[in-house]
Amino acid sequence: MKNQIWYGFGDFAKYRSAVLLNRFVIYMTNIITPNMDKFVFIKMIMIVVVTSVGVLQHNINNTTAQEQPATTVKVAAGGGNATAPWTIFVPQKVEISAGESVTWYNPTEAAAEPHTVTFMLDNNTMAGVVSPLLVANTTKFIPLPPGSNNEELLIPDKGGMSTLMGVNARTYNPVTIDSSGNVKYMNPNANYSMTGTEKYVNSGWFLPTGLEQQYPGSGNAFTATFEKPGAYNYVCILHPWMTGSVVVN
Ligand SMILES: [Cu+2]
Repeated sequence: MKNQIWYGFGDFAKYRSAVLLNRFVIYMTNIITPNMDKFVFIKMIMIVVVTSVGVLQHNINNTTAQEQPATTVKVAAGGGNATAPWTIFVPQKVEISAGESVTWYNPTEAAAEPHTVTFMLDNNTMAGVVSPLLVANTTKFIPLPPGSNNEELLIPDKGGMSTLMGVNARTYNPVTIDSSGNVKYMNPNANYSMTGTEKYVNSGWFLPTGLEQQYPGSGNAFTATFEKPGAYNYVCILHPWMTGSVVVN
């Protein structure tokens, strides 16, 4: 029995326990063998081998337990139910380490009450939910579903144009604006890596799982990984009294 046979197991702790077991085997060989039946000695060797495999397995399991993926903290955006939907983040403040993530989800029961997680990092990029948009008077709008109690809001302007009061895509969709002002849209349920230099990071409207179709193109969660230490305050753009913060150490 030589130490080399254990090398394949890699890490030092496993190597060390294998060495100790080998020393024990050598000790047994030298001290006990001369006065012992060969069969009994083989039995003892087998016990040692079984034990050492057990120790190695234990070490492998411990190593696996230590190699967990980076932490993701969950924060509820809203809650309650259709009668009394909540407009709070729970917990309102979370503390994490750099490189860790936060996932926001919407646990409101049976109510399509949307929320957003919106970081206005330069304190100067507040986006309005309703956005005035200039459209030609010839533009036809068809409210959906047909026959529903929906209609476009148009304010006649000059020169054959009207102002349509629509929903601002920069609140409705997941989107980031970097330090240079570049706007980049993301898919629903975005997983964004925050550097802290952005002007604006928005989750888009997200709904309880199964109710996303109430607002086409929206999702039910938002995840941000925080690369740098700092205090990151955010707000729900639909309920601006709904505030929260992520403190990154
Ligand atoms: Cu909200």
